[in-house]
Amino acid sequence: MTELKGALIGCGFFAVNQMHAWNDVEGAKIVAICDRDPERLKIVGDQFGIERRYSDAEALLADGGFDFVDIATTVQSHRPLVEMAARHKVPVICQKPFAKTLADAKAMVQACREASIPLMIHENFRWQTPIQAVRKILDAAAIGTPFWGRFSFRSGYDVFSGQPYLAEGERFIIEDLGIHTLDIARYILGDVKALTARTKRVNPNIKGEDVATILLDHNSGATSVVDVSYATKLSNEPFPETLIELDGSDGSIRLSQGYQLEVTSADGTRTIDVSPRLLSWASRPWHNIQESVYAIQQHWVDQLSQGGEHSTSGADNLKTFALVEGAYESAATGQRVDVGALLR
Ligand code: NAD
Ligand code: 89V
Repeated sequence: MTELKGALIGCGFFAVNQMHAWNDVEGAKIVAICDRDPERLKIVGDQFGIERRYSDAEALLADGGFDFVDIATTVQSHRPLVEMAARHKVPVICQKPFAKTLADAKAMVQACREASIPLMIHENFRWQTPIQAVRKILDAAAIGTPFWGRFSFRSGYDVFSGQPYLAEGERFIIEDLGIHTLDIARYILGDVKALTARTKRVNPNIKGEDVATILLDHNSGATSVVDVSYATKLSNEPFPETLIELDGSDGSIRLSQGYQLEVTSADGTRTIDVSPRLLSWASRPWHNIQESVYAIQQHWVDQLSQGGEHSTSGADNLKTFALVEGAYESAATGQRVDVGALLR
């Protein structure tokens, strides 16, 4: 395989994981980095031995010399940077959340389509080892047809010390974390036609909501609940595990804390350990997320090399992002929201 060259824009908190993962991925390496903050540029450039450093994304793209760009900035810059990559006809990965609004996200998909370049959203949670294990059990038809699900992420972990901007936005948990959980719900039970949501802010020191409960009507006829909270104090902190319950016509699945997967089918009940690997650069409890960063980046390279569609392409992730917008709309109005109407 020819080695692809990449450039990374945004050298902040999470980009360090992406840089470590790029070192491990087969078939790609990062040759240039960009950050408008000189301190972050130096820290990441020195840590990963990258000589080509830019403070301006336009200058980076004008110089070129790479096959793709990986945007690891926060959401405000996603649309201008993706559109910039499209103008330069450079395949692009963009971190979640896709955009500030669904209209922006649609425009980004359109810009990349017109430029004939692939766009992948770095929606890594579906690439976590336990989530992939649940998908495989369903694919093997072990529990028959699923008719009900629960996708739950409840934690009291202090995310604000590493990511202070999370305390400052009008929107918090659905936009930042629920977006992952909603994507997992789609990945496991398929697309959604309607939803109803309720939100709450419990922590008085943040601006946005930190609790959300969302009821999803899937196209398949299944119903699921996505419930997320950063206001849940537990004796055994589960961060950053997504717990799953699925009931099917022939059995059930329970993914419980400690990465234990219990499958009940016609053959009886078995429990499987689906713990993620602790990669050499990873640290607990983030290792589950860190391993999925490696997995999605390897997927990007494999599909880019073969010309295949990415699992979380821009077009796919519009359907997850519509659930985010729909959840805020439903929480504000109290009404059920037609997801198809948002996507038209
Ligand atoms: P951060 O603020 O620590 O880092 C962002 C960096 O981008 C900063 O260094 C900033 O100077 C730089 N930047 C912003 N706009 C720029 C521009 N136009 N040109 C050049 N540099 C620019 O943020 P973070 O915590 O690393 O989060 C980055 C993104 O990663 C967010 O969208 C966040 O939601 C996402 N994230 C994803 C996961 C995941 O598991 N997928 C986990 C954490 C964060
Ligand atoms: O994955 C994320 O987007 C992170 C966190 C897990 C802290 O919510 O912001």
